[in-house]
Amino acid sequence: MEPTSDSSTLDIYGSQSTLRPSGLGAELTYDLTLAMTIGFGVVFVFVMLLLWVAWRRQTPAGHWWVWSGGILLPVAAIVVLMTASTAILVASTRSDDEALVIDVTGYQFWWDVVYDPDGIALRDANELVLPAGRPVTLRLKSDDVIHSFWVPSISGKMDMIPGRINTLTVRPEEPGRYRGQCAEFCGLSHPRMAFEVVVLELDAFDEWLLTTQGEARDAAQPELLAGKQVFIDAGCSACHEIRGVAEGGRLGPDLTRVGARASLGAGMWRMNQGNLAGWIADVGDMKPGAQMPSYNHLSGPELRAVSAYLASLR
Ligand code: HEC
Ligand SMILES: [Cu+2]
Repeated sequence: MEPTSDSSTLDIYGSQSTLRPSGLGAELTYDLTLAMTIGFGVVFVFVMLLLWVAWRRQTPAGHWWVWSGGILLPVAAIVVLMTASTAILVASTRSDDEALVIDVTGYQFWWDVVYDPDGIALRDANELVLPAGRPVTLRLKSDDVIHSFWVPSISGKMDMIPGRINTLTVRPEEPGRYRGQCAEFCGLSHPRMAFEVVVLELDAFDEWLLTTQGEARDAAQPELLAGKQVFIDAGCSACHEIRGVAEGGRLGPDLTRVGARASLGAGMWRMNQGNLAGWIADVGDMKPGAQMPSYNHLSGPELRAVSAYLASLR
């Protein structure tokens, strides 16, 4: 199986580009990049012109050129750049008391997400749902090695360091789908540690928060019931939580609404029953280094049942 990078699956991925900004931090950074590229393009052309003149004339340049072009101009350019970039850094990440707080913890190679940790403490994984037009303070942590949180279309990146909490306030603007990626080498499947960001209108976000709380959807059909039983009997709950079914497992992603995610395996595969079955039977093939055992001893019907059950959790 191939990772979902072919064009037929592009629709599940949102933009992951600093050149398509859709959040305050990313927009300011984009403007700075544009200004720098144009400004220093002009400087480059000017210097090339001087070089051409110098070659043509073959007369030694005076001290004035050395002082102005070699010292004054670079110093002025650096001062302007430093002032602009510092101001932009401060403006794009300034904290806000009204901000919604979300805890995001990096693990090899997935993301644990807790909305409003001091209030409703809604846990989810590998996907970040954000309100458009409202500041959100992300408390970034890690429980193993150093990761880095980066959603290029929304904001700059921020390291996730074990034993520390780094806060990053983001201001998403346009509703839509975006893609984030771990930006610090963190082990074998580091390039496969991505995630989805879904930005919703404020009302839609509040409704999402409300409807997503609570227990997992009930298994009604016989196959889904059987799948739920396989989940319990196979010991998946040692690492995974499904609210209302098996609670407390924290070594792997929360699966309460795993079927609602657009992707499987932290932004890598299309979420569907077939990929779920493949993942459970041979996770090492789909994500080398993932810290989950393969369950290739499950029978065909068991595998079908448990993957159908997980796909139904929306
Ligand atoms: C030893 C702990 C452990 C056990 C036991 C375990 N898993 Fe996992 N599981 C993980 C980890 C860790 C990940 C994240 C892997 C990654 O993406 O790097 C994961 C990921 C998953 C995912 C993908 C979630 C997502 O958001 O994409 C599914 C589905 C899943 N496991 C199902 C199962 C099922 C079903 C069982 C039982 C048959 C099981 N797991 C048993 C640790 C475990
Ligand atoms: Cu990482």
